[in-house]
Amino acid sequence: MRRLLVTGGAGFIGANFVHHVLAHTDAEVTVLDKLTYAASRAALDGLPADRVRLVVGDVADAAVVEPLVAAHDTVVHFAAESHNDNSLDDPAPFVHTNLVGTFTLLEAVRRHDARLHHVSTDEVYGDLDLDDPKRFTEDTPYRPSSPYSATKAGSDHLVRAWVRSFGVRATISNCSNNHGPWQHVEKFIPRQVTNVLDGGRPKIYGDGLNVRDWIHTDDHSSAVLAILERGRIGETYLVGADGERNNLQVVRTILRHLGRDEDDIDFVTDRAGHDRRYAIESGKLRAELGWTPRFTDVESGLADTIDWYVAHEAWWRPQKAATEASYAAKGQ
Ligand code: NAD
Ligand code: TDX
Repeated sequence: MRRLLVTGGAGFIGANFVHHVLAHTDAEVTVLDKLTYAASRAALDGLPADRVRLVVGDVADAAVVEPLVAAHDTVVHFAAESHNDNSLDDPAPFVHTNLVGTFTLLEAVRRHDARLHHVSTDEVYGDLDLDDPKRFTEDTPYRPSSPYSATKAGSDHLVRAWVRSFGVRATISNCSNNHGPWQHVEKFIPRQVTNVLDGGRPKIYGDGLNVRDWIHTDDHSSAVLAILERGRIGETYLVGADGERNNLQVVRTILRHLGRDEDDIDFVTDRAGHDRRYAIESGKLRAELGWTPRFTDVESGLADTIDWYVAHEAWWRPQKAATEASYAAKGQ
């Protein structure tokens, strides 16, 4: 891996991955990113100009993607529309980027025989009951619930079909919920931290008992790098750090960390089709590739993330008022 193309590398997880790759390899990185509302040029500030460049463009535009893929030996595909709530308001960009974008990339990778890693989500498996002893594995059947997760499921199927039918050299990872620096304030943890910092209250959908399996984004980055370096072509790896918490537990940790009363919570209109629980069994990744997460305790990982938002108000402030206004218009 010498020349690495990272789609969506100006977004939350992609930008953290670019930092990780520069620190842990000698690869040169090109970021292809459309710079949607979710992107942040600032997340790439200060990186060495001789090792990173940004190309602004659409992953679904073959005229942009073809020459870029031809000039790189490896591609990591993070670019996506990523927010479930947005996919309920307008699914069209999700179909365009997540499905047509992945198709466009696969065709280019096929023509130029580049190595591809496709970044996906545990949401493709649908949800689990709160008391179900099982967790998701690589063999769990696909059962997506939202337009977002349905388009991610479709993108995974496209990758598998291109591996089997055309011999494309690809791997897939399905990761659980990430937290960390540079996540847009529309998402659960940045939204609640910044609400509290603004003197407001966290906004919980429904009864707050929905469970997510939290992982620090640095641990997602090290997993993707391990798969790129040592993963078997054609394989899928689930990525998770045993971080199951319900949403009420997470906001109480945030309130406690910021010195507020743990009951300062607003319960708001639930998300349509809201998945109840996600949980990842990541034994294959650990046993085959020797991966282990650095953050093994959810609360200390969360403390790290909360402190980042405390220290970076200048970064999130410009998005905050408009994001809250759009939630308020939906009773959320
Ligand atoms: P994000 O929304 O923060 O970033 C997505 C990036 O993709 C943005 O920089 C955006 O500008 C770019 N993008 C969007 N449409 C594009 C297009 N048509 N062409 C080029 N670039 C485009 O998302 P994220 O949370 O960083 O997620 C990254 C990937 O990881 C996604 O594929 C997502 O499905 C997956 N994932 C996310 C999580 C999570 O908890 N956030 C968990 C598992 C998997
Ligand atoms: O204000 C809120 N209140 C609330 O209770 C928001 C924004 C969310 N929630 C709930 C919904 C979920 O149960 O918190 C949980 C997490 O919500 P999100 O941050 O929107 O994440 P989720 O829908 O679980 O999806 C995330 O993880 C999987 C990412 O956005 C996806 O891109 C990834 O695939």
